[in-house]
Amino acid sequence: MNTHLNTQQIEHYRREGFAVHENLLTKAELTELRAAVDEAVATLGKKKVAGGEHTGEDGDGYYDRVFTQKLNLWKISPVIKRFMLGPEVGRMVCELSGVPAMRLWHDQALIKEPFGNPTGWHLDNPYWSFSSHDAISIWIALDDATLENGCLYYVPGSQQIADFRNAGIGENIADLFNVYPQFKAMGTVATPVAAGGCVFHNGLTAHGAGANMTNGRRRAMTAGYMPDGSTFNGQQNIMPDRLFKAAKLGDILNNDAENPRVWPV
Ligand SMILES: O=C(O)CCC(=O)C(=O)O
Ligand SMILES: [Fe+2]
Repeated sequence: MNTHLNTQQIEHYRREGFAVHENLLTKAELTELRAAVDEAVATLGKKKVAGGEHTGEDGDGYYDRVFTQKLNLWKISPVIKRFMLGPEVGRMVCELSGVPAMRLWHDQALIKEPFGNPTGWHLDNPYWSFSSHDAISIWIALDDATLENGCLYYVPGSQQIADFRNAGIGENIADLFNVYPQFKAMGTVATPVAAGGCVFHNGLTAHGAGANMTNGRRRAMTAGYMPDGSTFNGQQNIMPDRLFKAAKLGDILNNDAENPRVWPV
């Protein structure tokens, strides 16, 4: 794994809220991770979340045609766990965000199927059970992500302005711009990335993805990371019922079984 981030990438991440890192994985690593993701997704069948306590299933609505979404695959795949929760990526997300210690929030495979719908503009952190200006996601391309098949787009600098209001990933992909009209004048940047490369984004950076206008799949393996010490904000998100019911506002989210520390080890 090529984990070296240069100063330019780090400065770009802090200023614009995202960074592109080509060739994160070697050819062999890409082959290994892609096979592990395909296998874990197949194992889940219609089930959305790995790990026993969740009952959500794929449906056939608009959202189900944005992407095939499978969460917490690390719980059923040691290979995915090694890549997404390992110290290499752990150190990178700490280096980019400037946070000393990070935990996994959740991972997810996001597969934009042939002719899949666009991913509406949104922020990530407001979905989650903690609120932080320093949460970060990695999005690893398992196929070449192109303008044609649904690469990501960002509003550069939006993380500096965003609060924790959000818009859903719905049929009107521009709803977020009604919440934050300021974003309209800031422009957008497309981040096509070859398979094995990745992009990182802050949990408050506005982003979305185009439709898949091709007959091939656009597979990605992603994960969101939570600064160690983050506290419960009242939202369930991916928390199992048992933990959600027991949680009180302000509790530190440090359950090692759900949110293992990825850095330092
Ligand atoms: O892959 C996509 O279409 C959306 C990705 C995304 O929203 C994310 O990784 O946070
Ligand atoms: Fe997102």
